[in-house]
Amino acid sequence: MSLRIDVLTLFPELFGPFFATSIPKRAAQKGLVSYHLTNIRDFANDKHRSVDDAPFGGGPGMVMMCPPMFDAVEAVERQDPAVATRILLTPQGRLFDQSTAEALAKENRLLLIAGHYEGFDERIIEGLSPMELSIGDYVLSGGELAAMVVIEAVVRLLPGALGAEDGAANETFADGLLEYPQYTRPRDFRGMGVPDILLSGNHQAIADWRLQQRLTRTQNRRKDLWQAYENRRLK
Ligand code: 6GU
Repeated sequence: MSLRIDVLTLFPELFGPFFATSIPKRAAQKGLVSYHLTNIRDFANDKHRSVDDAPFGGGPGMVMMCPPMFDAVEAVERQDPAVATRILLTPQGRLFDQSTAEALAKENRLLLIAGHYEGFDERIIEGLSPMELSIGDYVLSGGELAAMVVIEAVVRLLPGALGAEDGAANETFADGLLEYPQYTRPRDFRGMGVPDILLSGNHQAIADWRLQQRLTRTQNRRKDLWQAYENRRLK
């Protein structure tokens, strides 16, 4: 079974190189996923091809308007009978995380809506009932980069998307701990060495050290993840 990903955007050209590179490309070549880009502006219905307008009540910026957005979503959904999970990228959304990525990777079809400008007419959310996702507490001018973040995180979870060598590395965030520090050749670089234990050949000792590193790193750097980890452990 293959995942269909539709992206509605005003800047479809941003996605071409992303879909044509690395894991997203390999997954499509393997038939695990297909990508479908739609320019929202193609559904504008005035002669200026407007997709946004000034907010009622005044204020700065422009607001994405309803008609092109609804027409675009409805036209794209008609292209395929598979029911789409609609996702709107917005800083007002729920914070995107690994468990959301895992849930989305089980869907048949995702329809991501990336807007620009100050925001969306609220009736887009009321009428289309999308899942609203944010990728973090900072401001982006548009949802395109956020859509790529979501797609990247989801596609690499599709069974068979990662090669044999990176497959095991998939565990990284799955248990909610940060990763242990890693080293490769050379053993000495500008006077900086490698922890002796990693050169000891003692696999149990190495595994113990790595787990300890993950625990202390998470505790020191990410109190939020550490708290969640402890709560799960005590349950
Ligand atoms: Cl999803 N969109 C925009 N415009 N800014 C963001 C974001 C999304 N997530 C964090 N900042």
